[in-house]
Amino acid sequence: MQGVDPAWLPDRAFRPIGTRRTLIRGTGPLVDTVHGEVARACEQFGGRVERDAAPEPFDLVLELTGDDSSEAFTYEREGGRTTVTASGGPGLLYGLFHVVRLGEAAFQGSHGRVEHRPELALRMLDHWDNVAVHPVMGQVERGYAGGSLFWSDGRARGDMDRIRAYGRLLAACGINAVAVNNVNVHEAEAHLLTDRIGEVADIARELRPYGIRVHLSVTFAAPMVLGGLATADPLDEGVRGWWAETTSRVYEAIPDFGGYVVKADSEGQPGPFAYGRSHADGANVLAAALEPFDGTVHWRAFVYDHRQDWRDRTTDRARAAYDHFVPLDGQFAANAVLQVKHGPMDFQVREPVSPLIGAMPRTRLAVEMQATQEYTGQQRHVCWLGPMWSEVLRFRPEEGASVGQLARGGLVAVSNVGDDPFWTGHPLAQANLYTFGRLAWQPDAVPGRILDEWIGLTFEADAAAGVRVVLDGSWRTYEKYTAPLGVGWMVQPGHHYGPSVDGYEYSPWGTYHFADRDGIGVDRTVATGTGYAGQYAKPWSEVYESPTSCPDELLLFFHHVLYDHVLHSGKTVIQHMYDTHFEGVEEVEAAQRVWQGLAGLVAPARHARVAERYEEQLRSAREWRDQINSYFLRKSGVADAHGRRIH
Ligand code: GCW
Repeated sequence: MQGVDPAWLPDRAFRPIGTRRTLIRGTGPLVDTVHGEVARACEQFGGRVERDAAPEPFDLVLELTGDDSSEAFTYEREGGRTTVTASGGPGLLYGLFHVVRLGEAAFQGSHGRVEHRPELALRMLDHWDNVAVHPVMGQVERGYAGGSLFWSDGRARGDMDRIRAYGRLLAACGINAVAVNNVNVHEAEAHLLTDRIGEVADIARELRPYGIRVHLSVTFAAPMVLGGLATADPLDEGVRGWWAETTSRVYEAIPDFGGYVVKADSEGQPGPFAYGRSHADGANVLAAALEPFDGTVHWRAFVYDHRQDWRDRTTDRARAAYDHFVPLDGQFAANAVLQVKHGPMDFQVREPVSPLIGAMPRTRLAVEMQATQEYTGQQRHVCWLGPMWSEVLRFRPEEGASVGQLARGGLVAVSNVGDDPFWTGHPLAQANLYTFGRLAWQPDAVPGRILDEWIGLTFEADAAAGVRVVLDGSWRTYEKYTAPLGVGWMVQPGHHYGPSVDGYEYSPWGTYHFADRDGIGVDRTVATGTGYAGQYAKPWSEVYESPTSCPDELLLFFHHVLYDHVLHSGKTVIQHMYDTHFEGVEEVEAAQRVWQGLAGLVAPARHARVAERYEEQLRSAREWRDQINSYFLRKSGVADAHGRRIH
């Protein structure tokens, strides 16, 4: 697309295919997409593509062998020919992108037949996009990449080429579902469900050729807001009928509609509590409406008291999702998926895995990540989240299944994309989107390999080593110069960018660090604290309960300790804070130098955009370092062992 960054699908990635002879067998809309991709590459690079019967020889055969919707494909190279077969159109498309990723290697040597299939059936992006500009949150809530791809100032943006190009990128990293509006459903957005469903259908039409289904965030109060009913009580017959009728009209407009996403009784959104009903009652009324059409309701577990009194030390926000939902295990309909944030709080740079995951064996769970970097530098800082997500997905809540295996309802990320020419504001934040898609396909994949894959597609070979260096450790670097040892927050209230140690300390949001002159951290033990550690199964409940066994990086999430408490690393807590904050800034300085050295090896506009963001990252990292270090020096009175300058 003109004027838009090609991201991980630059033309040159299609050269190996475009210079060869390809045969495509089969019919259907996704086969047409595959054909279109290959034909375009051949036009550019001089190769040839045929459909169905055509005289040999071919270098590449892409063959649809069935007529289903399977996403699996087989890949094989033998006798100088590469063959991809799939029984469903989506599988063939994923097979094509597999060949694109392999590049020249797809046409060399031989390779026995291997079957590829996604481990998770639903690999989804949630857009927190508002249709109308919200007075506080703007067009995209927590969006750091310009306006919405879908909506602009109250209307559908209508840039269908851009939406199509987005679908193409998403398919190339394995994503197959997109929710097109914010989970906070305001007045204008509510109408997408009924009188404005045509606008959603327009988006669905553009994404369908890439195997992507569209979902919609809806308000639980829709029967009242849109239907004029006196209640939204999920057990009311009229309400049930309204949802059923409304949903059948949605499917008339969008026959492959994916389903609803609901944020209920959360941060002011309406929900079943108003009627004394449970969240299972609430989810099930929507599930029943969707069931005849194979649709799914994604019901978010982000339910907590956002009007807590900071003086109240007995309420612990970290406990909330577990306390609300575990008693409901077994009560959710089969097509209701409980969507759980991966940590118990809210997408901090370091959190334990939510204890809800693994604690509801009779409920389908989806795990929600945040690609948009709300608390991880807002796409002004480089922060590649692959290692963090991978740690979460490999975590085993108890003996047996990992989080990646327990996420039977899919993996969801809040999108980091907007109408920015680089898609994600910070060009290197594209790596997060790509990595998310690939991890959703294979949750136990090695993140470093995914990073290499992304770099290989996106950059010229001589830039690869440098790009890898600046991304690889960037999450840990970010962690070093922000809130320490898992305690979280310490951000400016509201927009959440930049440091403010006490920004949320006396607020109603349940996000405290409890620092005083002697120590810091939240006592979440069973013995003396909020009891949160007891929500885990063994061995984790025991590991987290004691500061002796609790991993250093989560110490202040689980324990209130003295500043001179000695970590496993051998350092005191306070010295760890000083050291990591100095180191974090030094690491940003070093990364910036590496990036400067890539001038001439990276496309100039992309290089310049990243260089500009590094200036801000460095400024901000120094601000973090100095505020945190000064604050804790003043609180504790403990000097830095190395005598460095603290203000
Ligand atoms: O932490 C909060 C974010 C909100 C977001 C909410 C959620 C969409 O700051 O902006 O609202 O999480 O996940 O629902």
